[in-house]
Amino acid sequence: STLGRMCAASTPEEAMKELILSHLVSTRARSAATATTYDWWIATSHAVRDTIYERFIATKATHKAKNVRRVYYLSLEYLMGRLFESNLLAAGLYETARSALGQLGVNFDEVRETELDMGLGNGGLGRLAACFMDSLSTMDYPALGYGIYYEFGLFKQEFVNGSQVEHPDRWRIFGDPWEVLRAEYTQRVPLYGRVENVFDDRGNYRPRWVDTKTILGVPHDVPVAGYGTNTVNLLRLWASKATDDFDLAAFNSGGYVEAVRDKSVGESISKVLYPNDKTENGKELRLVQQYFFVACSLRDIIRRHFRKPDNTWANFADKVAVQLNDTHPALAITELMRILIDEENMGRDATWEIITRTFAYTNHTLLPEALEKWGVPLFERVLPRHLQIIYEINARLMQAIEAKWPGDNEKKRVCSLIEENGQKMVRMANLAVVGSHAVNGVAELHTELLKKHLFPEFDALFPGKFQNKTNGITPRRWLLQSNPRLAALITRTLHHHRWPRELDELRGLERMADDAAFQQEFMAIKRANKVDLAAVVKAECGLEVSPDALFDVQIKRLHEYKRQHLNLLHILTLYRRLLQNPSLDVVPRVFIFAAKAAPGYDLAKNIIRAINLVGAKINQDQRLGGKLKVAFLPNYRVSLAEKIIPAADLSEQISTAGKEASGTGNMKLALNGALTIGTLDGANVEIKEEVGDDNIFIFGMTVDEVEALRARGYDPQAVYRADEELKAVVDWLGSDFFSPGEHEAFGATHHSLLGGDPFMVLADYRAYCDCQARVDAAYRDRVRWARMAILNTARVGKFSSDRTIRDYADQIWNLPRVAVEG
Ligand code: DL6
Repeated sequence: STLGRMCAASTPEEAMKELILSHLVSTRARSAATATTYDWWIATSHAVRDTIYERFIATKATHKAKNVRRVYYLSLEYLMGRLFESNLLAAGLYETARSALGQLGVNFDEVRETELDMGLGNGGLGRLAACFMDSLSTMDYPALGYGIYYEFGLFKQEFVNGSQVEHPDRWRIFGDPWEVLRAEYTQRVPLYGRVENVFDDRGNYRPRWVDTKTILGVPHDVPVAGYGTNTVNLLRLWASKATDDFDLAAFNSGGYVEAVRDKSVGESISKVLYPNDKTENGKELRLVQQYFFVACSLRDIIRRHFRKPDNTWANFADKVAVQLNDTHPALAITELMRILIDEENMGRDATWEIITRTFAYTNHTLLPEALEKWGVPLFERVLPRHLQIIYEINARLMQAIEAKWPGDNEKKRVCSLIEENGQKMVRMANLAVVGSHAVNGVAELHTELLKKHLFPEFDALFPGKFQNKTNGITPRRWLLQSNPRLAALITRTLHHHRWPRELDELRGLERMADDAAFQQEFMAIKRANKVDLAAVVKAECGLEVSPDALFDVQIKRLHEYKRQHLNLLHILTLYRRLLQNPSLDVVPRVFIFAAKAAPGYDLAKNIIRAINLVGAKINQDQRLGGKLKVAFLPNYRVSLAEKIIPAADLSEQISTAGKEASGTGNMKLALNGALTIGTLDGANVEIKEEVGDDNIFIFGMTVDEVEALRARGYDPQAVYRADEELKAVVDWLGSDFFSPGEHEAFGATHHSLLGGDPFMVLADYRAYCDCQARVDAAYRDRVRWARMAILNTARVGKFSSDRTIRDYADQIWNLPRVAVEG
């Protein structure tokens, strides 16, 4: 390796120093004397990149020589976070670089903090894609992730008078040291236009998509290095560019500036990530973005396949597995069909066979508002030929339904790819189900509900197509990297360092759960992490918090179904109890929130404001003697999560049962020894199974109880009237107490609770408060708490994304691992 060659001279640190200094000159035109932290970050990134690129070249050569089968992961979102530290760890150069920088008089932590997050995703779905890329490389699976090279990632969040304000996220403003531009693989993508009905000389219908506008897709590759292995796979991200042959007329008539200005329309496609977590608002640019993405990715997949002279369409599905991360890339099904029929002149049956062997689809939510639908007129304008193809697929589907349920029009109505109530809409989820050979949910409960409620007809029509793949998280980022103190204790205790690649090894800690010395070390680490987080809270919120208080953490997107407002009602309850009885013996708590709300989601923004203003009042109320503190950390992102999670005592996973598909923050927090307070929802159910009933705090209605209450008729006002304390805190929230001079500041939240309470916050309130009292009791017993926390860390090995990826590879992709020699 580059480093190896330089090593001939001296120690690895010396070689690393030389390499960094030489990159300082070659990439930044700087000497050590004038370099800024940012220059050191770039130069060190380039130094580690050398090793990673060499591994990538070896990976590519191996995969090519073996003509391997590959999985192509199609996702509109990748929430990668920072890459500096994770790449150093993967390359095995972490300590070397740290001490090399130290010897150069550079503070490693400052360099690390310089990097802006690569925040090309909204939340769980995007972060899952990032964890999967890590596991695919670490486990030596040949894989390529496709995405969009957004110029602006998820917005930056600031609070002004407690309200969320959004700012553009210019994440590449200092450059992107990891990326390689591959202009030679630029793709041309048609859009709009019309379909010409042409018949060939044998009378066969040969539609032609004509008068299209062309956009270019330029790939930018980001290497994803496996940990403790040589495999480096790629994340290939598409940036849109206008074609040069745009608007020649304007050009020729002297309108050069106008013509160049018009180019910006083409470039806008990859400009910005849509900030909606669970809603699609039918915007044309979003549909264009989705099609641009799948058209570029599929063309690239096909180009790569046919690079090998032996490969043909006949073995395409043997070599190519495509996973659709939600329905966002589901247009790939119609695009491949268009290519095979219109460009390759393949027959319908052969086409359908290739498609259904190639694609598989992951569903990430049951919320109706998150199910993507496109108005037929819009769809037809942007993708006229694809609409015809959708009708064709639908006709085939209707035949299958007729064969199974003759004469049953209701079955046809619910399964149709076209929704016919009111405005006609294309249903992307139905397209994804029909065009895939496997459809998976992301936790056992979610998969059951998917089969029972969302797709019962499809489950009957395609037996065995629906499967479960419980989500996971990468232990490299979420323990090894973010919690180095705990990672070191684990390695020392287990006497090996296999656990980051074999997380089930953590079971070896179980025997230490009652060991007093181990408990002390474990809790001392938690305390040290809390001291670190307290400094972040001080810097970000100007708030002093005690590391001896219970750190009660709810970090995730702000959404009604996640019920941050239930947490708020509990805070108000404790506050009120303390005001009424100042000597009340409660466990001191710091409530820590971090969450972004979709910019157009007013109720979510109102909940943020309510938490901020209630928190402000509590934080400055001297009567509480510091027993309660509320910190809402702004701008939640991967790098902030890495600071909060190691310091959490309590993990709030309090969604209405049946609404959270899986959750992955719940796994990260449990792995770091936080105890869960949660409903029986998503992966909480499986976390409970793993850690044991005694080591988790479960409360509230089950899915069946939620359904039964809904069926009976839920009356939040009756619950409110029947519980004096609940009534008092809800009224308090509705008053001007927390927003002096401003009437009904939290009216939206208050009205939501009393005027329907769609997520049954009030119905679960009492059970939640009672459960929080059990948390208090457990926290007072330091030995018991330590035991519970240790058992959480020890027993959540199942939630490694390595296990998830192995399950996908074995049960959906039929994908062998391929070792890459060093
Ligand atoms: O599967 C990853 C993640 C789950 O853990 C969350 O429970 C789920 O809410 C999230 N789903 C989405 C849905 N977006 N869309 N469509 O982000 O997926």
